Amino acid sequence: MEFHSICVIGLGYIGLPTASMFATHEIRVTGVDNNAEVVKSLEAGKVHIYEPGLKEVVDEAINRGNLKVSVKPVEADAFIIAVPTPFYGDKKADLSYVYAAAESIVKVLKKGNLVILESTSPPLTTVEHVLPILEKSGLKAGKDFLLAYSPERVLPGQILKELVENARVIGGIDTASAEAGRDLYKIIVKGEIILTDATTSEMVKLMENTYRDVNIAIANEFSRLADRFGVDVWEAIQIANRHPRVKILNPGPGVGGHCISVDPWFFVEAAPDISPLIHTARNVNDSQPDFVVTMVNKALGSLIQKKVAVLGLAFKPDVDDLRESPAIEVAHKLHLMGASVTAFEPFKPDFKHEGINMVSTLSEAVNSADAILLLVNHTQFHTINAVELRAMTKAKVVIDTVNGWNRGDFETAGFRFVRLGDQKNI
Ligand code: SAJ
Repeated sequence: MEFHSICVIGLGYIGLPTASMFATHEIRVTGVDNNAEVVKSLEAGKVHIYEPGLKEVVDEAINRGNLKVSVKPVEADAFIIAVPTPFYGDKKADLSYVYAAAESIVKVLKKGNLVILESTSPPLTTVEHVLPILEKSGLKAGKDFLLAYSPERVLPGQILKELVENARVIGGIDTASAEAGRDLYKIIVKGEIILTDATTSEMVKLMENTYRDVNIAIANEFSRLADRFGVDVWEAIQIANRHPRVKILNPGPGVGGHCISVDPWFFVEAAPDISPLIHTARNVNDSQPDFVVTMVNKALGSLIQKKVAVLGLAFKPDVDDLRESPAIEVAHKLHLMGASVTAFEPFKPDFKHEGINMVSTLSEAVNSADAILLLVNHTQFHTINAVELRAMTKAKVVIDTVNGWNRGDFETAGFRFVRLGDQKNI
């Protein structure tokens, strides 16, 4: 099947790079976002999210005249839905954006079109929910239009590279839909394209992120065990990973972002009676910020009126994404326990949160602190020189939750060094 025009619904972390990438491959792309502010700012040449290299691709797409933005879908050969699927406080998936995106296509859907859902969704969403919505157009799925699920699997921070190089799974509601999906994505994808059915591909996406979540949970639990037994978990992991069939991930202050901390809940919600391991792993990772707060409390004796300089609030290194960030949770809990919290997040200096005093430089953050708490291993932080930091602060203790710093360097510079999963200094 040949494609000349596509419409990408949702211009966020996935939709905007995808839309721009197609537009730089001679496809006429309409990027759609129901947020008029986003559309306006893109029209003014501004990119509202930070992702390395994205601004350049968007500029190129616009300069070539191939990328237009709009608040409403227009007719096209194919539609890609890339809207968020958040979850409610009770851990139930919120599919309202997916449904609204599908509804918005109904009026412009034509015979022969292909519709792809990329948003992470519970099993059966494509077949049981999106398909009937699209059929409100009067067209029949499989006969008049093609429909597939193709999960995005790119890593924030490396989206543009992974969009092209990663293997791509395309699950059709029938073979023709999967094949049409392959013809579409092969325009931009260099990695392998694997065809399957829609529900399998929904499940694949959730399995990938659940697998990672469970593995991070065991690393976090190991950090607690090491702490209990006075062992350095980082050294223990490094040694265990020399075994050819062991690959333990890194403990940290918890699991954040909009993917790994969310997707496993889709399984737990859909089948709670048969997913106790997944549920427990989620709970372990969700409680890791509490473990870190207890550790800081222990390191300082008490948190009351202690000044804690927090370095990093993003959900992981070198991104500006603060969604579901465990670092924010740690900072907020420290505040609730009586500490005075000053935070420096170089990727989002304007961020505001109750109880967190945001500053825009490292020296402002650490100047009058009692303790410095490293929560995100941004390059800018793990390359900090311990001696220079010593000269900037009156803090005597540094607490490293991400193994970003070298104990020897910080001890030589005169700090007391406390690290997650390594009780040597408490
Ligand atoms: N984390 C740890 N320890 C580790 C690795 C990660 O605590 O060893 C934490 C991070 O700090 C972060 C969270 O886990 O808070 C998630 O970060 P991540 O880098 O593991 O993953 P995401 O959420 O940025 O992206 C994931 C990726 N999935 C997998 O690696 C299986 C990506 O490929 C998906 O496209 C993305 O989810 C998504 O959109 O679903």
